[in-house]
Amino acid sequence: MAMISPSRRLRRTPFSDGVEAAGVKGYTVYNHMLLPTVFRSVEEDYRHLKDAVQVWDVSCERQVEVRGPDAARLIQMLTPRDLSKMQDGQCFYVPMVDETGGMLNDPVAVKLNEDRFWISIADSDLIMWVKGLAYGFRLDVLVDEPDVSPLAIQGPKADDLAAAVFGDAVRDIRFFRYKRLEFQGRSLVVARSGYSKQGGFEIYVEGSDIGMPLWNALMEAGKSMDVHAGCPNGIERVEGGLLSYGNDMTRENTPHEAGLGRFCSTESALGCVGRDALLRVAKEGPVQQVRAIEILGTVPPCDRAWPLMDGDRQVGQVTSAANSPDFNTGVAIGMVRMTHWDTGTELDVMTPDGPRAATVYDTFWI
Ligand code: THG
Repeated sequence: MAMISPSRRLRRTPFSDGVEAAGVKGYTVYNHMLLPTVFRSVEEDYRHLKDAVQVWDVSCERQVEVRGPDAARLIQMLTPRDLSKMQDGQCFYVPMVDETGGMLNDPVAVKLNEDRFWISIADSDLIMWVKGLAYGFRLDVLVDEPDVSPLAIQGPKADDLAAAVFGDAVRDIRFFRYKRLEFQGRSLVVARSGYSKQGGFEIYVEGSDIGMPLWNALMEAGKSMDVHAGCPNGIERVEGGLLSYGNDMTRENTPHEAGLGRFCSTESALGCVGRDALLRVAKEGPVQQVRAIEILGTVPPCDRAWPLMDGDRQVGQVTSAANSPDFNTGVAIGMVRMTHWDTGTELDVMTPDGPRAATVYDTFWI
């Protein structure tokens, strides 16, 4: 593919200087911001992510801050997950839906306190919907995008690297919890979370000015751990079944179709604007759903949906695919119709390089 032309619309991040110095070889655009996709090669990055530790510039996971007396009420309007028992210090993975139950985003919600939340968004302009609801319902909240840029530490040595910079307190942070820890006299939210199955942390870097100092401190402290700049890995995330909004699900899908029913408690999510619509569809159950798909032979880059066929009948589509070195097969995420979603169902997938044999599974490679 040709180069991507830089401009002010395509936002740099507080870590872009470090990312470039580390030799980034490819970017995608996510929330109108640069997101690295490859440093050495996707395969080398994959091996290193699973064996060592990486620092990821995931600034593109922008925050929608909701602040004020109606903050909790507004956040609950956005999601069918019941947030009434969410505590300060917790992060929740939350499907967010419109009034039809269609997925608008699948962010991580961070509760700073009862009247202040961050919504750490996937790739859609969620802030406009949030602002629209706040205005339309005359809520007593401010909705904006703060100067907060997540930096992830991911991989088996993530605890050691994070501890070297933030102290041993990081080791006690539980999954999807955060602590406020100091860096250069600033208090930062450090959560045990991240877009890989290798474990690690996300630092919500508040203030662009400390972006490069923190990046450099991590690279320095991690020398003995073979730390490298990295990024969400297209192979590892498909193996792990981590969904990508805009790829694996869109506004056309409900959370149940996306396989996110386990993050919904629609009955008790009073105030969710999609509640009635979702209660209706949940009664019937979805007629298509996300599945793991094994594909025989090598697969090309997946930049469009590939039809899943039973003979000459289309019964679904592959939405993300990669060649897995560890499992020595094509791994994929697909949306499959109910008639064909049982484990072991054999189908054909129409890749741009020709048809491939595919098998449906109900668990990912993890
Ligand atoms: N971290 C933060 N913000 C984000 C992402 C992130 N915003 C964009 C994008 N990623 C949002 N999507 C996801 C998708 C999956 C997960 C988190 C955000 C995730 N899922 C775990 C899983 O499926 O195994 C488990 C979640 C749980 O059990 O609660 O981590 O990565 N800050």
